[in-house]
Amino acid sequence: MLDELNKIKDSATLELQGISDLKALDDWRVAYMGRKGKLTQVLRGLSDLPIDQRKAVGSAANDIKTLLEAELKGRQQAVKDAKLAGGLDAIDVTLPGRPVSLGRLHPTTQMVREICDAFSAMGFEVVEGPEVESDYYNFEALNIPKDHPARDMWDTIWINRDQTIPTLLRTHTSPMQVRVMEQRQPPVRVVVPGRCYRYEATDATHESVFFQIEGLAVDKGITFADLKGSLFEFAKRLFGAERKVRFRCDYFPFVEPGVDMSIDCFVCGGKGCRLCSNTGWIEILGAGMVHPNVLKGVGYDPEVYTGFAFGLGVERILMLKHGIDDIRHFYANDLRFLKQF
Ligand code: YSA
Repeated sequence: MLDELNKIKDSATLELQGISDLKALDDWRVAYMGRKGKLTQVLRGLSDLPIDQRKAVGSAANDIKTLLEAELKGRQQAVKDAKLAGGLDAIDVTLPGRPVSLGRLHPTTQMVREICDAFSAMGFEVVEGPEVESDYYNFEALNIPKDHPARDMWDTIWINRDQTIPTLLRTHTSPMQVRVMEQRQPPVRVVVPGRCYRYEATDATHESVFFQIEGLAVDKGITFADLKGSLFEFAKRLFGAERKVRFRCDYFPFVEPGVDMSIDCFVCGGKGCRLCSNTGWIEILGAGMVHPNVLKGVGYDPEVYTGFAFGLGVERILMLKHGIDDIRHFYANDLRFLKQF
């Protein structure tokens, strides 16, 4: 019986060396150690042996089984390694792909584009300008001379206040009104999207870095009715016809008359809440008829040309559109918030 066991061991070992695929290795395992395998048969027949042989044969058969199992494992690993080392099998094309996380546009960028598209459809051209501005364009050319109290309306972050040409981070996009008019003759119809900076105590509706979109239309015969019509049309396109819009008198030194435009608060429906400072309205833009001094400053004759201008806060509009109750969410870089857009 021991001889028979040794023959089984020798033939199994020899056969194993010639096998180089996993399916054949499994067939080999079944042939020797499966339910009807050669070695299994020997182990099953142990009970028929005389008691004095049973122990020695049993122990030898178990040793051979352990040995063959170890050799099988080694051979399986060698076959797998050889497959990985070369050829097409190195890549398992059946594995599911790794998900690619797609980038997206920031909600502010999306809104800037949406607003610019709405005005483009009304005949406005999109232009851009510098974020580092001179005192002249940010204030003086807009009819806000040095030491004028209106400068307090724009909490300014100065870059260099004491130079011959004082520079600052623009507090609004209005300086671009002047830059555009200096370079063109009427008719002018532009919108100017861009980042603005203010030395703000931030709260639910105020950030120190935020986006505005400036609008400017100058031509012969432009009236306040054109301003109202354009801004109503814009609000209707963006918010739907059912939203309420309010104009109130406001003061900006570069317009006469000046207004601000508000939309009814989406949170309280106009009743008053924290977001709208209990007024029921959220202001989204300032506007007015371009002041004759500004027109004169760029060489336009205010007796011939008139115009309207406006400046709107992009984040405030986003807040209105999506029911966001705090402007600070936009730049806190929390992906859980940003991925919703
Ligand atoms: C007025 C008349 C014109 O003919 C042209 C433009 C203007 C707007 C003017 N340049 C201006 O900046 N007015 S404003 O200070 O009232 O700001 C305009 C809009 O920007 C506000 O209605 C608001 O929506 C937004 N805004 C202002 N400060 C902000 C802000 N948004 C976020 N954070 C702030 N700190």
